[in-house]
Amino acid sequence: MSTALANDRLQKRFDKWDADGNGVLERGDFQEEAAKIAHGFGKAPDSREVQALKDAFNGLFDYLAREAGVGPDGSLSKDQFLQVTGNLIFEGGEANFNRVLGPVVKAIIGICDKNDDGKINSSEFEAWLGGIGVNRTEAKEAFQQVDTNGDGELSLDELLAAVREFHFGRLDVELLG
Ligand SMILES: [Ca+2]
Ligand SMILES: [Ca+2]
Ligand SMILES: [Ca+2]
Repeated sequence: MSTALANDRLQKRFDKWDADGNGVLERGDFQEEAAKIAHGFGKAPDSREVQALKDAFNGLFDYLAREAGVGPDGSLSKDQFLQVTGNLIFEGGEANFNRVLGPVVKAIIGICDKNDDGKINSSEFEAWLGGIGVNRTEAKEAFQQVDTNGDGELSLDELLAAVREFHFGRLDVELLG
C-alpha cells in the first residue's frame, strides 16, 4: 500500500468534508455533511435518525479537534487533518478506529436500514451507494466485497472494516460519500 494513495484518499476526504470550501475543517462543515447525507436519503431534518447522525458527526469533530489540539470551537488545517486521521487509521489500531468511526457508521446504517433489523441487505446497500453516486452494478460488486462472512447482510463490523480497508488501499469501495 503506497503512502501516496492513502494520502490522496485522505485529501479527498478533507476536500469533501470542507463543505464551505474555506480550506479548514470546522464543526459547521460536519453538521452540513450530516444534513447532506440525510437529505440524500430523503430523511426529515428533525427525524430521530438524522439527529443521531448529527450527534455522531459532532463526536467525530470533537475527537479530531482534541487530537489536533485546536479546541472544540477551533478548526483544522489540511495538514492537521492528514496528521490526525493518518494516526487514527495507520497507527491507532483497529479498536480505536472502531471507537471513533463506529458512531458515524452506525448512524448511517440507521438511516439506510429500511427494515430496521440493524443490518444492511443488498437493496438497502444499493440505495446507500446510489445516494453517493455509485451505480447498481458497482454496488452489487461492492456488496460481495464488504460481506466478508457471506451471509447476505452487512453488519456494523463488516462496514467498519470496509471503511478502514478503503483507507489502507485494500478495498476500492468508498462508503462515506
Ligand atoms: Ca470549512
Ligand atoms: Ca436492514
Ligand atoms: Ca455479512
